[in-house]
Amino acid sequence: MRKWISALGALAAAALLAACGAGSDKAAGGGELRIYNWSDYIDPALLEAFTKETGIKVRYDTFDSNEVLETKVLQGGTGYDLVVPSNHNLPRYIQAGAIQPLDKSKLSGLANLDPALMGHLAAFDPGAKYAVPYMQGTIGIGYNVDAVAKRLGRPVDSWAIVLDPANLAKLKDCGVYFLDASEDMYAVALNYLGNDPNSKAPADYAAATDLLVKARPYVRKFHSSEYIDALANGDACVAVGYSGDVLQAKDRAGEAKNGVKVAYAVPREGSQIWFDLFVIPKDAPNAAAAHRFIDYMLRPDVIAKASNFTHYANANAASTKLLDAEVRDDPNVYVGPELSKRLFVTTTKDQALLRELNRQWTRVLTGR
Ligand code: N2P
Repeated sequence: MRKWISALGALAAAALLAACGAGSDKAAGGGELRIYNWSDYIDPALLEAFTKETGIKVRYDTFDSNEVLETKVLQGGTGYDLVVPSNHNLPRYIQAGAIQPLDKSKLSGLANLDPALMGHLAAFDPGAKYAVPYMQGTIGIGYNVDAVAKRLGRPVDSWAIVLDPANLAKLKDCGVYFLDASEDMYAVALNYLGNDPNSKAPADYAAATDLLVKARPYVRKFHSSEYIDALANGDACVAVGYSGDVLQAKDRAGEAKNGVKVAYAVPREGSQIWFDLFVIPKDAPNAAAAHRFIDYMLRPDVIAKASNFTHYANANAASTKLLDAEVRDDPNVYVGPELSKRLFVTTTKDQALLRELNRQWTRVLTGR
């Protein structure tokens, strides 16, 4: 995927758009659509097919954490037409006036969405005015089956595997990765300590920080996407990661025929389920193209291909029968009743709590 972040590139693109008449409906006659999405989150063939069908050129950049995305979009002027925050971040985007209401007359595929899931999302986007769900997944532990068995000789069934220094000491040499995602990591740590993962109590955050600071010396890297290749090639033996990303690591190891067996587990203490959502920034240069793309992704055949590639579940009920059986029948992708009992949804923090949490997360990252 091409990174498109240089200021020079942005200026050149802005000039080009001005020359074409920015703000007009370019969707019908080509134009450009700038998407900012999570890494490892789309089958590139779908972007090519979209361009072939519509004449709209796609510039596709990637990020790997909500924190990075939110800072940019709330500041404005990103030049992006379509971005993909998670459910718990969305209310802050709405409150800040950073995104625009969707024109539902341009989204003919909305009826394909699962009404039960849309019910859950109503807490974050009342009336489904701003967002269309893309993918959903969980946070869990990705691990190298043989390396962990050799060092721990116990099942990967608890967050203690990656949060208790006694276990971490035995895993340090084979590579421990943590997400560099403050809200996600605090949700996991609060919950492991038996506190409400959506706690607002400063003492709960202090206890979680203490836990994470103690784990830190054993962590090789805090990063939110490098663990995929690291797990696949044997450079990491445990990673706190996102479900589909770990399952992609498993596929990559299989394709490389390197003998590395990767597995994914949601620990018994439970974890977060999240939903990532398509939204259009307030100042998107080509909102018409963004609507066209969302409607394209609402097609059952298109979104089924996206889920088959990413190993994340989508919200499109009409697509389920089109999924690969391997994806549809995997309870780590399409969450079954057993796992679902252990999952929680993260709610939205206000800016003050978020600032405090990020201040504490900096201590975890720096060890100071
Ligand atoms: C995609 C990861 C998405 C997960 N690589 C977090 N919402």
